[in-house]
Amino acid sequence: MSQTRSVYQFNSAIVREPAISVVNGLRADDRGGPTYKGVKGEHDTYVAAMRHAGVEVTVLPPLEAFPDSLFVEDPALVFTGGAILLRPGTPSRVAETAEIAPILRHMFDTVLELPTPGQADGGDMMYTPNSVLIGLSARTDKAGAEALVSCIEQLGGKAQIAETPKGVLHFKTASSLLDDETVISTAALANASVFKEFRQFIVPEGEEPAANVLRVNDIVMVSAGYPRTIEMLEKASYKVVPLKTAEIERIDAGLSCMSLRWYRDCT
Ligand code: CIR
Repeated sequence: MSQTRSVYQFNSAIVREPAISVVNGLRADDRGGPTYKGVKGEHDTYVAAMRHAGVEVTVLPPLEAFPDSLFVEDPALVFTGGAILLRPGTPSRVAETAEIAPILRHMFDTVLELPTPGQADGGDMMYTPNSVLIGLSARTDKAGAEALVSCIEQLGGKAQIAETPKGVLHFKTASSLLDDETVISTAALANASVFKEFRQFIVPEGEEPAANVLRVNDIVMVSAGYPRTIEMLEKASYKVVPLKTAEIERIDAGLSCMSLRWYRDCT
């Protein structure tokens, strides 16, 4: 997996159209579900932004039996050199892996399966230049994280296990990579030892969901509802693309969840 390009340089992505059943998506606190139309609008804009950033996007059809299946980041992890099929840590999402597996087998020469026991959601994995950080959470347990470390090593990479603050769905709900040296996180995650090598931005109090940004090539997608975070990143000269996430946030999701991203080596 050794590479000279940045881990946020992508030319390929997979997304899945939201199903009408997305209105029943999982959520920790029910503040009223999203509307299908609202989610579809946010998803369409996201796909357009991804294409505008230079990424070839494969759009998979909706899966009505799986309300959360548009969050394709969770059932798999992808790299230039191969894909890993994960075992999502919540019962209603486990079978999403079998749905995406044939597509990944078609697109990648090497597809590994997370060995049993254990569970892991892609939302807990952050690519950094030196390793993949794997956050332990209610969805990713120690057995799953350890099994994943060995899968990543088989693909030639390195991984490190970290903690996700309590009450946060995924490691990347609370933190994201901004560039090779910099992360953004909530105050709760700012002191994580895994971030000690990085320059850090902390999202302003009250804007915690904005910690899930998505760096794609030269742009940083940021949730549009968080003006202080947007201003902070613009002042630091990031090329910010604000995208609406109000509907998907009703089911605990953010920008990274809606795609699997990688650099396809065409040489
Ligand atoms: C879930 O609870 O699984 C979905 N409602 C939200 C998944 C968000 N995925 C992500 O952060 N990677």
